[in-house]
Amino acid sequence: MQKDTLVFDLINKELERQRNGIELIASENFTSLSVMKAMGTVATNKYAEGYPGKRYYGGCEVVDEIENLAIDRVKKIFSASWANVQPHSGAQANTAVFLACLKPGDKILGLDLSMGGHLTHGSPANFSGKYYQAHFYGVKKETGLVDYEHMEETARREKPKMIICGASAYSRDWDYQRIRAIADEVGALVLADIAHPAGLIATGLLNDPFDHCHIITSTTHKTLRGPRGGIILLRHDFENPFGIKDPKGKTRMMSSLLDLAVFPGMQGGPLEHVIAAKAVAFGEILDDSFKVYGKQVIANAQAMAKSFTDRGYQLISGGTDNHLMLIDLRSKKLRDGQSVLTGKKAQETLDKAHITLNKNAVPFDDKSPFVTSGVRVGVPAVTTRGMKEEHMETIVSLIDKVLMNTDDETVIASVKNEVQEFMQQFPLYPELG
Ligand code: DSN
Repeated sequence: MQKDTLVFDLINKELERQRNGIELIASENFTSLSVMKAMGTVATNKYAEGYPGKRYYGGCEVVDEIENLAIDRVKKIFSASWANVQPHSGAQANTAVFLACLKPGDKILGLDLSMGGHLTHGSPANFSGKYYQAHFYGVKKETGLVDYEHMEETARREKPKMIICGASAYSRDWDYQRIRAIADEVGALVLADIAHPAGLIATGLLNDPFDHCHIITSTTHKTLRGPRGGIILLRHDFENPFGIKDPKGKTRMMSSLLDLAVFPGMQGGPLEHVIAAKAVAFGEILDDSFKVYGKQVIANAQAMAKSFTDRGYQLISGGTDNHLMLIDLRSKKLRDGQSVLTGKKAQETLDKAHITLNKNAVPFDDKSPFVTSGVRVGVPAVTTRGMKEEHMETIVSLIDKVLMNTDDETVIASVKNEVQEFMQQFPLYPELG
């Protein structure tokens, strides 16, 4: 059979796009070549429904070893007692937790999507808001910080079965101890979705949720820098406090309920090639060099936040503790001194200059989620490319030049050239030619 040039030409085009652009999408990163190699292997051919040692197919002895390696490594990273590495994504990991712990119609309490939360934390557009009764807490208008009083009031009033902490667009650390105290008062479980800051938690650079939150979920491809996928972790296994029975009517430990919820609850065969790549990424995280990376991510985010602030951009909460920042563009007037930018316009114009980020609602936004008043900016990917604090100022100056000239194609084209030249200093996958 001939090589499918159509697809491989497109993949090469995507490689060039990634090489030449400045990648600031907070949820993206560049995996190592080893992670990608593990993914593109014969492990993709194997069906392995079930778990290591308890599969529904023959010939699983090797993938059992691969999956056990991934489990052992991720447990070591987070000092966890149990891990499930099969969720295909963070959304699937969260779905499994809902399936294991709640009954349809149960109340949940999560951070509002419009305040930085995630679709799977109760949005009406998502299963979590359709099948469960979702209530929300937000951030304080004056500070941009999570409104724990609001969380507490809502929890006391609604008595949710589960409180969800974690966000997609929140630049500050979380008070997990306080959340657990609120949950204990009302008899709720706490799910911490650490998809965004997981790599910084793994290296001890942010608060550790594991002793306070009952269940932890994450993606593996953001700050953890692995393949796209999800994980579920427990440090302390515990009995399901709501007495939910498994399909055979048996009460089980939480680890067992979660395993059953992933498979056969809502997924079929695990993606063993992705699990192999997760194992490789987890091995990389256990190396001391990953801590250096994590520290650089935070240093870069803080340098970038300062550069934006110095240029008159308003950051929600005034800065960042982690890998990202959320910018409210409404305070930044265009050259006519009156017009303001929308997130949509900013994203689309920056795309033309090969600077990639995403429009994002800011708290108390007056625009629709398709337009938005803000952009979310993250540094995990540029940090992987080898950038340091001084490069953040260059990036911000390039962004500013584009945003102040959204109607000037000549300026945008010249920034695009500058971006391409700038990125030559930070080679990506030179081995791929
Ligand atoms: N919410 C997406 C993000 O943070 O980009 C991931 O689900």
